[in-house]
Amino acid sequence: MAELRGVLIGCGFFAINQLHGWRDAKGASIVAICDRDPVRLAIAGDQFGIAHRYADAAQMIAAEKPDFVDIATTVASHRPLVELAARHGAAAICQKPFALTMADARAMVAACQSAGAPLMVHENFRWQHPIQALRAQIDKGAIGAPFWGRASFRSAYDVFSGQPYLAKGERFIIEDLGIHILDIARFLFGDVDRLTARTSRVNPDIRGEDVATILLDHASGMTSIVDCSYATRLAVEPFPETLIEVDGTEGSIRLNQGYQMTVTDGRGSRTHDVSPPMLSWASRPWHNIQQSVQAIQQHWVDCLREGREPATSGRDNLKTLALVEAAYQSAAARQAIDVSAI
Ligand code: NAD
Ligand code: 89V
Repeated sequence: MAELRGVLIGCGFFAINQLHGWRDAKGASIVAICDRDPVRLAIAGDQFGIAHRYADAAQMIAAEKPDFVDIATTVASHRPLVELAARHGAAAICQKPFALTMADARAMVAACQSAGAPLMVHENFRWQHPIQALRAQIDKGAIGAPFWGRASFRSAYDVFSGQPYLAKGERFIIEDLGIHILDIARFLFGDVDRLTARTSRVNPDIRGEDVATILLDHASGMTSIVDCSYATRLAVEPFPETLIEVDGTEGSIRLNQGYQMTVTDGRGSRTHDVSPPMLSWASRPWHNIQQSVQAIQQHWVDCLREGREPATSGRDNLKTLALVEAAYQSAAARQAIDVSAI
């Protein structure tokens, strides 16, 4: 089968990781890039040796007729760009957060479905090596049936220097970071029926909330907690690690800081080093996220070539986005929210 031809829209902060990931991907390559900002376009094009460069996404897609479009812009442009790709019958990968509203996200899924074009959300955290290693322990029954879990991301890392727009939005940590951790909770513990959330803002220099605590009632009957903070100063800065606790009927799993996973059962405890592989182009502390970018993009290529639905398809991601929306509604109303009503 011929190599798939992709194009990328948005050559900003995070797209550089995606372009590295595409260079490593087997079975696909990026043949053209687009950015409205000529400086960013030139930097990315020169770094990755991509000669076909455009300021306008519609012109690029019409001229290049790609197999897929990788949308690496910020959320406000996701809906028009996904719909643009669908009008050309091209498959699309869209960065998280998928959309500004549930109505937009549903319209994007419908547009791709009518066009017969595959759609995946670049929801990469579940692809991190330590998260996959923990899921493998649950799947093989190492701790019996899980009945309680916690996914926790607490940090004081300065995300605003790389992504200044994060300080300006009315919504911050749940929409930007909590979305990843909520998706991890779905990936590990299954879909969610109801949730209760509390939020606060500690950093006076930003607009949105930077602390969130969310209690999830899973369809399986399990309870879990997702908690996130960018206002937590710790002895050793853990960014960007998600720490996980799972209790099961036969034992427990703890994914501790430093990528150390301890599995305890009736026979005792074993600790596994589940550090993510350090890719040649990666840099600490981002290597965990960078490895997951490479993994999700390879998953996309494999799914497209084999005609499979990706794990984080647009359809699947509606359920993660609904948790984000439910969390904001719950925090505002100070009451539990039925996720099916979102
Ligand atoms: P950024 O602002 O640095 O880059 C976005 C780029 O897109 C800019 O260069 C801008 O000029 C360009 N752009 C915007 N609209 C365009 C359009 N219509 N046509 C052409 N170019 C356009 O943003 P970023 O920090 O790289 O974030 C991009 C996305 O990636 C966001 O949705 C963010 O949430 C996501 N992100 C994901 C992860 C992750 O781990 N999955 C990490 C960081 C950022
Ligand atoms: O995923 C994101 O968009 C990033 C980060 C991983 C730093 O939260 O903002």
